Amino acid sequence: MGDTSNLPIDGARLWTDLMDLAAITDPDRPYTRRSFSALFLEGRTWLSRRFQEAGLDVRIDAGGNLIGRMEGSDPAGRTIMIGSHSDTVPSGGRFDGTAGVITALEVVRSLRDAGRTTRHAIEVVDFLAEEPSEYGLSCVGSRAMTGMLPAQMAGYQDGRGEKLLDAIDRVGGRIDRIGDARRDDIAAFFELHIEQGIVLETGGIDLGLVTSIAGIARIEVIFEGRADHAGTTPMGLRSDAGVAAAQCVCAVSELAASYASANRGHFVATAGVVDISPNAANVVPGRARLLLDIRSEDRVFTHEFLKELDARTRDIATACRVERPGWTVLSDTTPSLCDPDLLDLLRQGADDLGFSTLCMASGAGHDAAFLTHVAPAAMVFVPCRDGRSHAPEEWAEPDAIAAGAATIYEAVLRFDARRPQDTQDQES
Ligand code: HGY
Ligand code: MN
Ligand code: MN
Repeated sequence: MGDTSNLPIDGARLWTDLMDLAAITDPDRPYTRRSFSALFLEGRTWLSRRFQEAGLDVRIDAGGNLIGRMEGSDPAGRTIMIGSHSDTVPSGGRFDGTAGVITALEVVRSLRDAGRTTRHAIEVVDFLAEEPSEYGLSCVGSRAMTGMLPAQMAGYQDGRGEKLLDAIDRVGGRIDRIGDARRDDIAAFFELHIEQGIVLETGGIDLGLVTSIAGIARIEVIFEGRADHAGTTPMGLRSDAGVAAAQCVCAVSELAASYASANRGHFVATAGVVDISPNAANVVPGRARLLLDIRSEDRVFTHEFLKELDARTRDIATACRVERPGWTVLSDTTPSLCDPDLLDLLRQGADDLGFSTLCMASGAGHDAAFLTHVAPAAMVFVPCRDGRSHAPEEWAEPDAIAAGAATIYEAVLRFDARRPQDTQDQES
């Protein structure tokens, strides 16, 4: 790790904020702050206060994103946006998402402390519901900001029957004015995130420069058999939805292993949710619901996998004497490319600060993937211990996060210092 003793940002202040936000968690399932929950809103209240203390104008946009804004010196100037998400997976970590939101805040505070005014306005953003929410959809706020939240998705419901559109209103968004969330003034977007993988740590590299972000398809599969008495129903007369679900989980894993070894880039697939009902020891499961997560750098490859798995699950249903009434594509995002010019500014900043960098693809999804549709976007990865994430063991070193924050600080100043006509050309 390069020398972090003399950075343009305050690493101790950044770290304290990170740990303070992490303390806002479901105490029984550290670290959990699920989107739309009371704890999430408690975290948002804490963030809003920190944004205000930094002198930012704070608002919630129509898509439910929390935004802190520092005006630039050029009224006609566009916006440099920096951010990530503050929601977590269940029993997740302290850094996934939050490291990017607090880093964004620290960059703005440090600019202020240094008396630097920028030509561009700068916005710090906590995007709503980046993690797959109880409504079955992820990246809710960044979809809204980029015009990619259609009414059909906004109509998704959670297990209690609340619609996503009502939940967006509940956290301060305005579904009736969702179009207002769309942005066409973003000149550049930066996001810091923990790598959630092992490449940087094993390579002894300080920072990752993300070149592309995997496309993600999420599928809901429903099997319907017949609930029966577990003690009296002969094996040959059962329609056991639980067996069908189990065979589906194995089919996903086996098929994905073959696709992953086909030399067509990064490919993974996971059956992360398996609900069977009535979920009682002495009842043959009558119904099963699975949520599948499929990722690759090549959308055609993903669709080939989905076609093959669709056929496999039909065969499984027949063999288990159950129906398969549900095969729903909940979301299907294209792989995204980050902006080479912004990556170069990040590389220059890291070089000047004495940090090593490595260009790499991201198997994890991020809000930046959506921002690439409306603005040049780039991500910085920081190493995380043993590559662990989406688990309480998730850990990143204070110095690593400070190095990433300082690198974004330098890249922002470089981008802002360009002559307006350059960036105008850039931004046209
Ligand atoms: O699932 C993901 O890749 C991200 O952590 N939400
Ligand atoms: Mn995550
Ligand atoms: Mn994340």
